Amino acid sequence: MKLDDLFEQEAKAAKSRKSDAVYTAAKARYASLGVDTDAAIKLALSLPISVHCWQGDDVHGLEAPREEAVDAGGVMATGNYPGAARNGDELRADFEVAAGLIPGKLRFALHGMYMETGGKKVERDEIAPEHFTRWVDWAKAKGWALDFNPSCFAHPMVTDGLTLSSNKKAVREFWIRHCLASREVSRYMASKLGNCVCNLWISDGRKDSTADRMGPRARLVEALDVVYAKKLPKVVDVLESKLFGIALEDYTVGSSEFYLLYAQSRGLGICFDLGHFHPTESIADKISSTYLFVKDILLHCSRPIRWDSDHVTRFDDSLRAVADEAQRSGCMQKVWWSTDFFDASINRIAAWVIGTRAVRKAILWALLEPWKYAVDAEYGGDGAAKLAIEEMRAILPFGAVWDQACREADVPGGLGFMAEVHRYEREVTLKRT
Ligand code: RNT
Ligand code: ZN
Repeated sequence: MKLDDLFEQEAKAAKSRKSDAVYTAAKARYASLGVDTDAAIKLALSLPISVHCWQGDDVHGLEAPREEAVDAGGVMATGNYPGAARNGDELRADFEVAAGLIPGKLRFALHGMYMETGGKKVERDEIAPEHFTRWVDWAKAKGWALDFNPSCFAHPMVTDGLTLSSNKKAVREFWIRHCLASREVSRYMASKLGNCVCNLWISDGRKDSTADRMGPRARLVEALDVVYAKKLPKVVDVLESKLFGIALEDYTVGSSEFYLLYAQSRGLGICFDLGHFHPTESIADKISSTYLFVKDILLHCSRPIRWDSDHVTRFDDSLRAVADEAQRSGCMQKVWWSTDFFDASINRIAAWVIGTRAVRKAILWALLEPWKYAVDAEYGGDGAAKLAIEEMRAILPFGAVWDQACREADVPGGLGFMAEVHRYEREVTLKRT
């Protein structure tokens, strides 16, 4: 069978399976372990996942004039698969296709450099709500809230690899103005759409043998104190640390310890990106370690391969562990779920769909854990029973529950979504030059 025929067949099969004997059996199996699958599906679909805009155009942005984009390090999308969105309308249209294939509630995350200025040059420290009205009107019509990120990279004012932590006053002040303006944009988005998570990540760091590690950090504290001096209604401010970046291998100003303590001491939230820690470090464990001290946690679901490579998120061990810990720690509904990956080597709409479906799967997976029994075994001193319960999870009929979730959300289960991805590719994205 040809691939496209397989995808069509999957799409049809998913539609015709209205009431599914397979799901009924799965539901009974989970019920025997004290787990209510209907309730889990309902909750899993209701939790918003904030999908990042930048998978759609390889972190290019919409600044005018377009050819001026600068690669000043920090993040890098690799690959040249055809059909990337070239403007805001294409990005919106592409995401609408992706959103139609992702079960459950969504938000959408923008960056400062996705301003729309009608071709007029607007500097980053001059961005204002008026440059995001098209995004807000669109999101409102779709029923999505928007999240926001200041863009402190890919710009000529990134000077000697530094922004907010620069020793040059003019550089520092430029980026402070950009961050303040970004928070105003967030306030506008929150006022129109309910709330807005504003996440700050900066690439500041050094390549080798850093001589002064304290100076940039001390300046960053001062700069951040200006940026966050005023609390803004319904804006959730979070800070994203990182271990290292390309060309910034030796020193990252905004390290994990730095932001944890900064956020905690200033009443701000923290962002954990799944690619921003040592490869064997557990991000899952950070949830219960930090949630007792910080109010908000944003999870950037990403997938590092050997380094912070930002591969498309998969339903893998590390993502499942994070979802499990969110649920077990009692903050499944309080953490902010979001995605952060950019693969320019594959169909970008499929990347959005596959990565975000993986996050939704992990949430559902965590909600289906027979956790109470594992805890009983743990406190009862029966480590073997706990191990047996956890080991059994892997073979429970999860796939049937996931397919049911897709049916309830009216999106194709199985591989059916690829039929739509390929149709749109043939009719739209491959025609872009
Ligand atoms: C970079 C951070 C950051 C970016 C986006 C574009 O390492 O993960 O979140 O990916 O802001
Ligand atoms: Zn990130």
